[in-house]
Amino acid sequence: MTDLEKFNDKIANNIKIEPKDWMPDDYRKHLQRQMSQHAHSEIIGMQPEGNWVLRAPTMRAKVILLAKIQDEAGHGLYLYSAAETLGKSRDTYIEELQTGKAKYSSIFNYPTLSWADMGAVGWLVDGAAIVNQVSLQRTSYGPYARSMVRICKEESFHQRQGYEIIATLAKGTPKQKEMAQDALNRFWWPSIMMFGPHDADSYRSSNAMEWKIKLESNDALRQSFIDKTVPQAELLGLTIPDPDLKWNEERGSYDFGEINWEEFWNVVKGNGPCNKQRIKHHVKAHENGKWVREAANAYAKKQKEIKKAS
Ligand code: FAQ
Repeated sequence: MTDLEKFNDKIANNIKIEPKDWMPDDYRKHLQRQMSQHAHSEIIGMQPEGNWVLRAPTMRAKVILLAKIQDEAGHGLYLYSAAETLGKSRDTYIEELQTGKAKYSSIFNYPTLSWADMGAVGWLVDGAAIVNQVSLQRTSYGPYARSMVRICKEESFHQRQGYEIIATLAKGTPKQKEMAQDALNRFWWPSIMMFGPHDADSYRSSNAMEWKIKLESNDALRQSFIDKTVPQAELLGLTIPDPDLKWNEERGSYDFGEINWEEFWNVVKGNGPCNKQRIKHHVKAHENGKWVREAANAYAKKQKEIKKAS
């Protein structure tokens, strides 16, 4: 069997591809792109929430939010480590993010304007992320699949944390309910854009499906998220901001309105409300953390020397 035949055989039999296995160059590049984008999303995704740590309404809410943001940092770390097994360094991935060569999820380019947005981010953004990531637990690359298992466990806590914030506001005073509705109005469409373009325009999908990197299509995952989330909004007495949203008895799913693709591509290309601010902040934090990285590397080097000498 040639290397390619062995690779194809593993994919066909759902045997994970591991870092030292032979893999086609395009498979490796596809994963480097997707996994690093995923890692960048986790790290940039800390910023909209970090915005509210000092303004959380109670100590309990603050501690929970802090724990959630730390989890996102952890997710970024697992994903960068997993992506490094593909033969590219974390420094290179970060440089690609900071120079605009690599993307991160469009959702994190929207501002978080009120405390209710912390609810909307947890409920909708983490909710959408889970739907995608549960499917990625079965992805063909071993380190990516394994990182998803742990990440999904933590994301489900995040989704509940957000739902609790939204539910508290939705059941509160009329002003609080208005805040919850306003957050839903602003985050609904960007959340369903997270799943990417319609299948017909998803130019990465055919390879990804063939290699079992992606197991479900953008539209299938988006539909699953919508079907799960609409009843939750109804339970809260909130209205999804889509006049075309309607249960389709025949399909057993919700029909929904047209997504504003012009807005989506505009954000993806770097022209969303917060793209420039997010990267500027990342560069600043990265520069401020240089001495920590240097100290940690020096410590690790010294430990190695001591171990070698003993
Ligand atoms: N944003 O052909 P497709 C989280 C790009 S989870 C920006 O459909 P693909 C948790 C796409 O890269 C969020 N760009 O591409 C959290 C491609 O451009 P390229 C992150 C997007 O890869 C919660 C082009 O459009 N999750 O952060 C987006 O097959 C709360 C054509 O698209 C993941 O990354 C978008 N939304 O499908 C953290 C999951 N959609 O690269 C903090 C892993 C598409 O050729 C707080 N990734 N594009 O220049 C995936 O599942 C896939 O990569 C998709 C896109 C579904 C995102």
